[in-house]
Amino acid sequence: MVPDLTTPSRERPLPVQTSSVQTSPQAILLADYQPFPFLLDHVALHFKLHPTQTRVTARLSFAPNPAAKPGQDMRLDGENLILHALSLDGRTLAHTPDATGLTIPAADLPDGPFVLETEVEISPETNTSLDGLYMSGGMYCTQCEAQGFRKITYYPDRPDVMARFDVTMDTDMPVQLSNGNPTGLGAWHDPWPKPAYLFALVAGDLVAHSDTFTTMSGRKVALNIYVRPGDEGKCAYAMDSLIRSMKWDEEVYGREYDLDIFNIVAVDDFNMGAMENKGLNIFNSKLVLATPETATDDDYARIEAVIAHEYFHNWTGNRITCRDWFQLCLKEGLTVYRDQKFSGDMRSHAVKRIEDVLALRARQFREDGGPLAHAVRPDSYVEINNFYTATIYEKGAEVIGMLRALVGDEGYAKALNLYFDRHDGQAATIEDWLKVFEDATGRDLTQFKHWYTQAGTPHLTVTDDFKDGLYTLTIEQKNPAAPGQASKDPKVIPVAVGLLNSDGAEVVPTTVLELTQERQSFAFEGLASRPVPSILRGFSAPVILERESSAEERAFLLAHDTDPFNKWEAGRALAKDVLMRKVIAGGDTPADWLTAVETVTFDETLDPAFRALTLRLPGEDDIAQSLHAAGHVPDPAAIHSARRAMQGGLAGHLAKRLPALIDGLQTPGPFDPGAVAAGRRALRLAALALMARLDGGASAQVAMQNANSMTEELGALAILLDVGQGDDAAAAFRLKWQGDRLVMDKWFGLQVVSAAPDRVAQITDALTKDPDFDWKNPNRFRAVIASLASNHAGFHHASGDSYRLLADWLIKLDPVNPQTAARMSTAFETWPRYDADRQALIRAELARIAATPNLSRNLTEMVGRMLG
Ligand code: 0A1
Ligand code: ZN
Repeated sequence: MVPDLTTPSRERPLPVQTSSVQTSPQAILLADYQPFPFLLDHVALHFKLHPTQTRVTARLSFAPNPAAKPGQDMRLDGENLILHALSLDGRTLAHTPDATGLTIPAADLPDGPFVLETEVEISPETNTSLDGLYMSGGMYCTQCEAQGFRKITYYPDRPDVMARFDVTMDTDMPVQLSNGNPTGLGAWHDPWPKPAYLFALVAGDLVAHSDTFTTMSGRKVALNIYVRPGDEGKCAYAMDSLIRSMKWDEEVYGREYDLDIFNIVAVDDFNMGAMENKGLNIFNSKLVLATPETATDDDYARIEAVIAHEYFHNWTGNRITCRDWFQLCLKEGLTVYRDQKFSGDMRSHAVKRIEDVLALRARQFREDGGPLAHAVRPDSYVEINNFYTATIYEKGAEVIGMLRALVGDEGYAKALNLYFDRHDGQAATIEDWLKVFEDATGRDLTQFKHWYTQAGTPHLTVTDDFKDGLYTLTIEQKNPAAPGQASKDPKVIPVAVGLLNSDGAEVVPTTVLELTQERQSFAFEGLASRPVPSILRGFSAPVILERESSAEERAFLLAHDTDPFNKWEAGRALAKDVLMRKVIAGGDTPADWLTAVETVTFDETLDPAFRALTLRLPGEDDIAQSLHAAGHVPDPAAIHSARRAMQGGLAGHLAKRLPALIDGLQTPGPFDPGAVAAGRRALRLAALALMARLDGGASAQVAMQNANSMTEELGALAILLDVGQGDDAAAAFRLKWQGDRLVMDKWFGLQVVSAAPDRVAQITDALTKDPDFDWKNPNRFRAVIASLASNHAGFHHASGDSYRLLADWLIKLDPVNPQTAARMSTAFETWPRYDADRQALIRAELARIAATPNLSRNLTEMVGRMLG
């Protein structure tokens, strides 16, 4: 039972309203880690829920930590809490909290175990940060990672303090959820010790889509997806994905679920995608709700991946968590790696790998090459919420893929089993993780650890030589400087290589070369003729590969490579070469590229999804990144027109064959969300986009009228907008989907993404004045403002209007939702790529943001790092 602490004692301190704004943010250092001086055995929480005056009583059972220095004070974190009562072993204490927490001096603490009880008051309704306990669409919900629990009660809010939780709540809401197993209405017991960041509570008027799963040892688990009434018909795909994820983790990793119930709740206001709270995952509704009419194929794929990701965290994150936030990649890199493999198993490994590498280059290489570069395991931060980055997540996953390539599948399986055996129930570190691999495989991973500690994307330069049947590949690695890291030691880099002969036959199958030195040669003997090398197969390491290669060789690999990733990569490199040359020097689109793309597009033996990916030209930001890497100053307007010209040239070249392709790819019958049908839709839309360059959008109009899925409807609308023929269609679309928040997010986004560069700022500004622009809802804010940043030529328009508009909105959002404001500020991270005028314009906006009074710690840190 939770004791009644509601009666105020006479000695109690006056309520203190604190603020999270800090004037001079202090960096937290990995080197300063100290264990918490107390162990927390058990936590009993009681919530008397009220929109503005929720009372939280907490009963914390502590004991001294034998692993820590004795005689230390107890520091509890707490922000924006009004303290009403504080007692120790039943004795009232009169300590006054400060802006970030509460200290109980060692002198007031007993030598042995003790119970600390607090009662605080919080206001969920006015908590717009969506961090801690807040309200979304009339329901109470929580987000505690990374440090939201301190906005709920005074607590050692750090991941290495793990405790068993009992939760009760007092509310009229019909659905009352928390972690663990239910023990009554609104009463929950979680038998698994967990850090506070995995705590969750939901109370609302919700309905469930339910099912069950029987685990490999025969235990029946109740599964529920809770949504707002009316949305229960949109949960089937998420539930199916959950069941497949549970089965996959048993079959592939031997991991079984460990509670009687697994709940998912969809909320409309959420800063991120989803959260893996123990037994009670909370999701952004866009990653749960799907019907063929309202969700695109990309949405379906994303729902499947994120449901899996959060579920997989139950073992990689929850059962084994992180000792401190510097170790974030321990759970995130591994869980992303696992969800990527799951999606590959469910769909196509080749297509999944290409998509993952596209995303890695677009987000992580971009981050790694700019002022926000940081190591996969950073050693300092100011605001941890700023480190949920592509580097921690996606590069973190790449590092695990490399580790597996180096130790082999068997070594990986042995190491993972040892990891689960050795560290279950613990808060672990990257050192623990690497030690498990060393112990399981006998391999020394000292050099490999650089991947965790050094920022920046390595550049590999490859040259080759052939003489008397001996083929030699020489690989050189350069590890560029990154913020705070000037010189670097060489890394161990697995480079997967295969060799083809001139007929396209594979003469040396995929072999993993281990590059450990700055420059190293690898020899292949007994070859009849000079082979064509296929280097970095499957993108075996997150590096930038540089090799003088002819267009003929790339076209040859596009036609013949047996490695699907490198086959696509050859076409991509070819397209990029052509596009970059066009930007720099202008001129026609070369016929050999057009022929090579044509061959792949119409090759019926290939997966349509793969063909669609080959048809997709590199994006404008990607070209800017490559131009910058090659020593040029990218001109956004020139990139935009060169890319459009190249698209036009391709459309012209394929003109005669496009109508048949489009017709042949129709997917009649009931909607199938599977990868094969989705691939056909993707290729058809890619063909329609080209066709629109020839027929002014007439075919896309027809496709839009006949669409029987959101993929087709939205895809056709995007094409029409792109060729300037979409105004009527967009108006009709809005009318049709007015009542659907998630579909309307798509509508808002599309207006901005497809706006002409010289109109994007004006269009975005107008959309922010639309009555349906709810800027406090992160999905809607992102739909408009993040789309502004992703319209490359529009965002970087020479007027600087878009820069100013983004800065205005970041300044406005910051006091309301600092996490999202800080995250969106990364749109400015590429400033060093551009010309002096644009650099000055962006830096002026960053300086204006920095000078804003009371700027959050989140945005202060980001802007400071970008300004350098
Ligand atoms: N751990 C979650 C991501 C997440 C992180 C922070 C959040 O709030 C600040 C919310 C979610 C995941 O990896 O899915
Ligand atoms: Zn995660």
